[in-house]
Amino acid sequence: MTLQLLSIPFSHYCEKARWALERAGLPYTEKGHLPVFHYLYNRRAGAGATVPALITPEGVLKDSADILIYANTHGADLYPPEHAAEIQSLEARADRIGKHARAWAYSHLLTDFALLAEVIQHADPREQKLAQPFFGLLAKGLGKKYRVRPGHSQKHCTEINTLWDQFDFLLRDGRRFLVGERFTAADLSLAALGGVLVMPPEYGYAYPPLERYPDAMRADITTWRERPTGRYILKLYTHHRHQSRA
Ligand SMILES: N[C@@H](CCC(=O)N[C@@H](CS)C(=O)NCC(=O)O)C(=O)O
Repeated sequence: MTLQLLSIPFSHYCEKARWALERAGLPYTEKGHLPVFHYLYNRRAGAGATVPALITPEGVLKDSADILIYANTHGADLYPPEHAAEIQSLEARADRIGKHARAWAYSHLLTDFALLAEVIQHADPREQKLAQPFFGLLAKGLGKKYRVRPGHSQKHCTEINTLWDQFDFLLRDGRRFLVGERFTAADLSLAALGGVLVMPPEYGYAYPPLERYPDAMRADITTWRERPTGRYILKLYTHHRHQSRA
């Protein structure tokens, strides 16, 4: 049985899962759906309300953290036991970046439906067509769910900057990896969840090019790219994103 990854293809939590599966060399098919549509497919599969979810011969995994553990037991080598606790704590910190990164992105996208349509352009075409007349409703729902005020990104920028400061601090000694001497789930999680803030060319979903974003978004991305954490994420993408250990 081939593994099936249920996703919202432009979700950075799904990027985290894709990266781990590819690193383990596990073949999988991705079934991507737009937000709201994904509920139906998740429900059918016995998954929870969120993506990624992974359908495996052993059961359904409902969280990206579980998918990383699964990939780890299938060869991804992400949790060297001597550092497991530290890795998991950094993974949780990266997760907080993920939440604010999503809110930051939506605070811009929910005011610009043309850009939103471009961001989702590689998702299921039928769902795109069905969703477009309801963008207003979708924007309201997503705004409420993720506590986003369209047009107001400052709060999320501040939170992201605080977390960026913490990773900058860790990286100040020029270390090659966040923990120990090799690539771990801490690196993967920071890169995948912070990746949307620096838009690496190797990202696993084709977002619109940087020129397409409004000035305010481009300015934030440029600032984050130039900081140690941003440079580190770009480097991880260059050297580790499409590498399989199989
Ligand atoms: N803790 C979860 C969070 C994943 C998550 O927040 N996924 C979002 C996409 S970025 C989602 O499924 N949102 C749809 C919803 O909650 O209805 C994980 O890491 O798997």
